[in-house]
Amino acid sequence: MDFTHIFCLTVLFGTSSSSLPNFVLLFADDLGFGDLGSYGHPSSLTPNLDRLAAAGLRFTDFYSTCPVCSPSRASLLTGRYQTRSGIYPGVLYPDSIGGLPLNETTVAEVLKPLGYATAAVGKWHLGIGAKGMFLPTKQGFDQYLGIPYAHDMGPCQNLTCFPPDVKCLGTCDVKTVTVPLMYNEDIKQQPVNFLDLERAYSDFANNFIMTSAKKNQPFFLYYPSQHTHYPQYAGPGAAGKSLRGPFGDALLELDNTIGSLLATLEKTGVINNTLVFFTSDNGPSLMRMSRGGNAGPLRCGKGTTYEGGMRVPAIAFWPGVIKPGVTHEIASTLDILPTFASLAGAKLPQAVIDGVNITELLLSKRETMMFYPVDPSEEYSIFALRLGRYKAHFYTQGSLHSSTTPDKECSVCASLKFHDPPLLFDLEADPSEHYPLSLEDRPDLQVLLQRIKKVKEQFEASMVFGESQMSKGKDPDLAPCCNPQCSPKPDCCHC
Ligand SMILES: *[C@@H]1O[C@H](CO)[C@@H](O)[C@H](O)[C@H]1NC(C)=O
Ligand SMILES: *[C@@H]1O[C@H](CO)[C@@H](O)[C@H](O)[C@H]1NC(C)=O
Ligand SMILES: *[C@@H]1O[C@H](CO)[C@@H](O)[C@H](O)[C@H]1NC(C)=O
Ligand SMILES: CC(=O)N[C@H]1CO[C@H](CO)[C@@H](O)[C@@H]1O
Repeated sequence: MDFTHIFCLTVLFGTSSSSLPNFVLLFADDLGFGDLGSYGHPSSLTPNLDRLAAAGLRFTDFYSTCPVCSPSRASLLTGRYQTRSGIYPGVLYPDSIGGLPLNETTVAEVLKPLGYATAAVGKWHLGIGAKGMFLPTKQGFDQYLGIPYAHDMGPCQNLTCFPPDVKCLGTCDVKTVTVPLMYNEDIKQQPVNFLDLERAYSDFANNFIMTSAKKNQPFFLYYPSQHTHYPQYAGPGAAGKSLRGPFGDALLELDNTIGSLLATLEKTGVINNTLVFFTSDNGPSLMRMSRGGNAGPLRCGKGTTYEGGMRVPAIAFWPGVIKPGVTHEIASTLDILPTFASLAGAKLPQAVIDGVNITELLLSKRETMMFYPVDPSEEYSIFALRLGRYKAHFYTQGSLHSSTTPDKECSVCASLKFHDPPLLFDLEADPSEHYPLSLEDRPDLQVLLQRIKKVKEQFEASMVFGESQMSKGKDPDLAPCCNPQCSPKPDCCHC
């Protein structure tokens, strides 16, 4: 392992409670491996993220745990594969009965006992439930401002892009309530005004940092952005200002917010005591074509367990503590919880944690990554496993989200295939998963395959599937409505 990126341990372990580190966790939506300037995109404008990458640690082999939203968010906040917490299959809807179980411990709940101020702003997507029982304020966050799910989960005609007369491409969910903006557990606006949304998020996040810094209170800000999920929108500060059309505008708007958060961290004097971590929930929604994201050199995108579905950009920035550079080590959203816990000196939850402590990651390392499909089952178990530089696919399947690419294996028409022996790729020589290794030409790979099978068996023996929250079904009365007694729903939910 390359030791040049090790956190400066004297700084970390010399901390007293008054100088607990702050955490800013930025989470983009459907942003692919190839979408940032610092990851090689030629026409994205991401000057602030590029600045973070240049002055921080940029990961080339960082993974989310699922190629769609809700499960990958569950893993990020709990450090556990989504199969344990029951956030499968697929995603949660506005009227879903289930949500992230309250006995799961989130990063916010890990930090709170140490006196942290905690806030979430943006896309929650881990359930609302009866009486808002699954909202962020029930999961360790003092405050929340945002849309509690994806913003295409509402009638498309009201999710106007910029300029407002441009029709959004594709389908949205038309028979649902319009998209609400919530503050804590209350609806502030329905339908939400997309052209003002980013400014509201940015103001809320900046105020939270200023208030916490003024009180000398350590803080954890979680900003899961609506950007760059379909349908793309952007307010006046970014609309029409990128080189890349609606997707580029949405990304630029997110980048502008990140720039303003960095300026606030600087101005309030806490920037040298703050770890800023940026990553994405899953790969690009290729079905949106040029209005979706880009997986760069990686195969397929959202919905698949190929690299493009789950390998995402990631940047860790902490001036004076994290040395600028690039790491090729394997790391994952699973590792955020144990890492933040370790940096703050917080206790780990009493549950199986799949993540590894990044302090440890930078000393030793994560060796494996498991790939569950969107609809995991105990019968099929993991679809793929990465061990060091090699990845073995036991099953492959395309996805609607990755249709429209010339590669037929990405498309929804590529039905479930079982591979025995597994389809084996060397991800360092062939990150695009184009050239399966042949066991006939390489008898030495038998030893590797045996190791992979052993690791798989050990992992499976440790995996207990939680009850599926999605299988609890839906209840139309649970969809957020600013005018709960009105009729007929959902159209009357408009204030
Ligand atoms: C939460 O409760 C469920 C149901 O009782 C249980 O199966 C699960 O293991 C619990 N999860 C944790 C993290 O304790
Ligand atoms: C952060 O540390 C750098 C380098 O030591 C220093 O130049 C800068 O003034 C510090 N910033 C703040 C806001 O304290
Ligand atoms: C995380 O790793 C570091 C370095 O190995 C170690 O000192 C620390 O105790 C670990 N933290 C936890 C919570 O395990
Ligand atoms: C379902 C819904 O709220 N539709 C609204 C979309 O926006 C137009 C005006 O922009 C309203 O007239 C509709 O009622």
